[in-house]
Amino acid sequence: MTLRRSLLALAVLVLSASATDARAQVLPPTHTVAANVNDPGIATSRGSNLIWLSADPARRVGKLLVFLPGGGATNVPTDWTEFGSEMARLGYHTIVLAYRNEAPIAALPPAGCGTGVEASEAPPDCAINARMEILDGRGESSVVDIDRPNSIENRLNKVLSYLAGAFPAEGWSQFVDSSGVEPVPVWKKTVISGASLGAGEAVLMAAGHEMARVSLFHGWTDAKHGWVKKPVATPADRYFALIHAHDAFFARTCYAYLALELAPSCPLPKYTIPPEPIDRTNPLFAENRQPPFDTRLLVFNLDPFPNPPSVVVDPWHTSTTRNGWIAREPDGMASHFLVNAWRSTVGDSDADTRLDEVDNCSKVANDGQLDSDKDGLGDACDPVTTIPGGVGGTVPATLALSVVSPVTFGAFTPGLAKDYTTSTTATVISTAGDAGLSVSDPGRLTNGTFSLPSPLQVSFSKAAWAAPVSNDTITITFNQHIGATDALRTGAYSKTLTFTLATTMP
Ligand SMILES: [Ca+2]
Ligand SMILES: [Ca+2]
Ligand SMILES: [Ca+2]
Repeated sequence: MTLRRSLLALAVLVLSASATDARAQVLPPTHTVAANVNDPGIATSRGSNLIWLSADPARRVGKLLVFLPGGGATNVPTDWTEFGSEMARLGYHTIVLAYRNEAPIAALPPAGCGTGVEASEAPPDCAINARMEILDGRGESSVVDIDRPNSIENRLNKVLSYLAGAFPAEGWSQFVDSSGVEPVPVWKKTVISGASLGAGEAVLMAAGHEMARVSLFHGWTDAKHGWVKKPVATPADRYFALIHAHDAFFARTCYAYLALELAPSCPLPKYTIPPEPIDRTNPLFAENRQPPFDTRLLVFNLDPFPNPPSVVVDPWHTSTTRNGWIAREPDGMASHFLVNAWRSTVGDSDADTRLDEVDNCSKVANDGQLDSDKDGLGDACDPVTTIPGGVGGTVPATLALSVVSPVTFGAFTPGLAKDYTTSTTATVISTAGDAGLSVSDPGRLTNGTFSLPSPLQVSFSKAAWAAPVSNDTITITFNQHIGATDALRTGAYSKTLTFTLATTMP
């Protein structure tokens, strides 16, 4: 019999988590690519596509993040350089796309589809048709007039193909699916993201294609305008959203979140909507919490930058992502509360700049990724490594279990009914308020394809602790019944067991 030591301690070590300060420099785009690259039919009036990727190849995670700016005549990709820079820092191949976003769908008819929660003031399907035409350029809408070359789909295909061809060493080709009539993105490696109007377009794209993730910032806003359709290609648990509590669309966007299963009901419970006063101390606000937030919908309430480059109707809406409006630290850097909320929304749960998929402690901030014993679990969350205290003078959170092995029953005698017993000891160390010991389903001892008729039984002399404990030695007893008619195969019977020490009171 072999025994393997295993511990469950990820969740219990959250107390040592701390947010990483986001005060890193804003990086200029790695490339600025003209909107009409590879296609003279694309208008350049919406600015150029801005491209970022980490200068350090080891930080690239092999995912494409496409960000669609918010709608408005003056909204162009250069307004989202701080966001784009941050996405590259996290390891994404990042495209901030120039697209036909100048016709805000929420404008009053006939320019748009109206400002109301309900669609009554707009023609039926106004919003879905406008969005579809912006996306695919196939003439669905009377509100916008966008041809196929200028559609999001064509613009994205062209810039991605260009990047793959022009910069082969940068790895863009891994995101290009060339199996069809024209190259398209490899959607399963794509995080589709957008702000406001762009968030709505992202949702539409995620309905048509299975995305790796959908990250929505202050939008979409017309969820009750008759076009939420199911089923969609991207599973519900891949949608994440961030919005300002003072956003003029806060109440309206709730219905989008409801449709995406991000909100339980509308109005969103536990938040107030202006002119009702907003309680800054609401513990649910992102700035009043520490990552990981463990929620797919985040609300924040930071003051927008007081001296923006121009006056907009809704600075709170705009301040969720756009350069000139986002909340700032006294030294001018983007608010680290806001940047942490961005990171969480795009897939870095603990906001330490290491995306969950490559983070060796995805729920504990540990940008350094130190892993002293090289077992793939970072020191910050590895219970069998000495953990440096997160705060000076505190006891490092520790949950450790060691089991003496191997353990053997000796020889089984065929044809003789008998209960065999053996035991071993385990040592428990826990700094948690409680701890519980459990074992995986013991099942049956096996010898090749043969297994014993009677199951293995495992019991503990002690399996629960109501207080911290150091080096508590317990006995683990194993019982195996062999029946008089049990057929036994020559050779060794064995079973691997996993013991778990866990806590609910870290
Ligand atoms: Ca992380
Ligand atoms: Ca981490
Ligand atoms: Ca480790």
